[in-house]
Amino acid sequence: MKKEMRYLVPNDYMADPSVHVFNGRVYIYPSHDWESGVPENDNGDHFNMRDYHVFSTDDVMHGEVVDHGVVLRVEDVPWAGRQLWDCDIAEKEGRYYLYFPMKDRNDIFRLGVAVGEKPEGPFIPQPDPIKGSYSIDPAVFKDDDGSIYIYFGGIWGGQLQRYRDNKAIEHPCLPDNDEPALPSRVVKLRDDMLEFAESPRAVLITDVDGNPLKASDPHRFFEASWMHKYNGKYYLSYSTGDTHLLCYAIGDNPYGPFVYQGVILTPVVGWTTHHSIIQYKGKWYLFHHDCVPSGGKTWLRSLKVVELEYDEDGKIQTIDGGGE
Ligand code: FUB
Repeated sequence: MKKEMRYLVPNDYMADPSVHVFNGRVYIYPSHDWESGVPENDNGDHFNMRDYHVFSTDDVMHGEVVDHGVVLRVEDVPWAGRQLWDCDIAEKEGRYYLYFPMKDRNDIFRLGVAVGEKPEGPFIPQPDPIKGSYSIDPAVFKDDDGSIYIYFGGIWGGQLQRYRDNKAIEHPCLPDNDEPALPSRVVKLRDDMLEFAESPRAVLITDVDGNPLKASDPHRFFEASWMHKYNGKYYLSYSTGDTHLLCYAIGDNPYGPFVYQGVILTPVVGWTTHHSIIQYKGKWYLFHHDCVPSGGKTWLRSLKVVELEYDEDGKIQTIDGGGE
């Protein structure tokens, strides 16, 4: 049986959805794609996004999706260079903290934070990027004990290969095929939510025997981390980039290690694949994007949602992305 899918914002190009439930309502924080005319390349220059909108709904598959308008623009950020990529948000004590990656004036991706009083913004950016931050795709996870973590990182255009042990290296370097894949990072946030509380740690994904997934493995991490909890286990999900899958791995705590489990979404139409997973009104949903409405233009992506299902043993049932 074909699963029901829904395009959430059919009149505009939105991608990289980060989705959370605040005050009983679903809030969506996407990247905002547009036709900027920048040619496509492996550096991701064609993803030349310049602002964020926020959307919300109280009925994921069929309800009205409200556009709350522009909540942050490149020119609002004091340290701005270019390219607002995938953002995410966390709530603490009634305030909302929007974490976003953007290139600074030296064309280096850093993570910034902007603060708002409501989930729909507006958000006021801090004057400087988060100290010690680098690369892209922040995904924020609030654990049951109130601790808040950010997962981040992405290779190729996301610049993760430029760092070792949280320090920039002179010569960017991807591992050889039979070496362990480059890991994403996780870090706990400070109580004030504006800085890291510690040094970012590498997120290890292993096979069932405890061996790290190799750089040649089509299921290795590339970008677009997400964390959710199901039956007390920590589900790390991510995009495999150039092999175009969304995969997941399970751990016993937010830092990992995580044991690889399988594919959540097979390739979509388009190069990138990206997602978030939430539970709302008793159902689980996978928010993602594809390029069907733009006729396959990789830089013009459209937001989608589909219901996610688990087997009795906690395995996620694979969904057909409709590509390849
Ligand atoms: O939208 C720009 C980049 O493309 C994101 O940061 C990646 O995750 C990929 O979706």
